Amino acid sequence: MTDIDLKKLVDLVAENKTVNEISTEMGVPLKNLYQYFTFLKNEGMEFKRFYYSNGDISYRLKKGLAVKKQLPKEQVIITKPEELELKILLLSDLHIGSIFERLDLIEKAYEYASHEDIHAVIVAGDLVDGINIGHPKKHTTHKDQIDYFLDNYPLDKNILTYALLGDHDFDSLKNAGLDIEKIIESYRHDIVSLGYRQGILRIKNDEIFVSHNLEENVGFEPINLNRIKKECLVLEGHTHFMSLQEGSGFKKVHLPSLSNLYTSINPHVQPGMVKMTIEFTKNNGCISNVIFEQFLVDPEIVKMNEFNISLWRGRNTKTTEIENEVEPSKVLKK
Ligand SMILES: [Mn+2]
Repeated sequence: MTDIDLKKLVDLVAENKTVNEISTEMGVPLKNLYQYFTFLKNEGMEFKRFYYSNGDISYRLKKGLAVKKQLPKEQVIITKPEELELKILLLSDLHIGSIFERLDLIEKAYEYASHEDIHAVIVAGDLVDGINIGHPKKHTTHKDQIDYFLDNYPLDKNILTYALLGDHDFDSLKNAGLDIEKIIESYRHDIVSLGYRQGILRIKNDEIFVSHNLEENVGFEPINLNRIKKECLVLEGHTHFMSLQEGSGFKKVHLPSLSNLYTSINPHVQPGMVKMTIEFTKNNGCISNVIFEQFLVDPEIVKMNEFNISLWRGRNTKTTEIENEVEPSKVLKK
């Protein structure tokens, strides 16, 4: 752990350098850099992370007391003022570690994102399959399954994955005391946790609600649709097939699973993914329109469906100052 200059690393962080800049300047690969930050955390230094729309990350040394964890968890994508369109790839229910996993298709989805200039992926729950629940397994322990996930999940320096945790991800905490959220936060900074069951992704002055329906009562807050903005967009995992649900005050899109689960039982359920293109209003940074493109992924990527959701009606159209739209150095000075 001492084969790099840790003081230099801390100095570069203090200079507001991003993770890709530090990686280049110190000649250290991202995965190794993440481990050095974990080492520093064990040394009593804790860092807050800022995630950018170009896939980069910056850090700030936390000097105060940790903020009390709140539900639902919120994360922010920082965009540039001129970015009025943002593309995000939507995945769900990967069930890694089960015999129905399709790591090859997940890899293919990330290659697609890279090729399409997409820097953000949302996973709407069930990254891993769990051990005490679910389906036939490749591993016998939660630790082995989570290590397998950490080692095999795609890592692209220009892509950040915003991951909600579902009932299958909760299995390791529930039954083995292993919190996959904390492990991901420690070992994969490119995978950004939206918490368990429900999370909010804030972009400019708007937000997207991501949820995964937990069937059993596991002690989490009930899904709270009052918390979310009027006419908010909700992305939900767990159902394994794509559908659109219009609710009072929200528009919910159920996402397909990118795995082989249930494909043999129901021919309408096939491994899939969704490309989401969000359009923002220039005057108040709200989502005006969202284009959804649904793809089958196996054996080839084929577009199956496309539809628009307009969120303009009923929204505040007043010109306001737009949040989360600043350069890294300005965020760090706040
Ligand atoms: Mn589920």
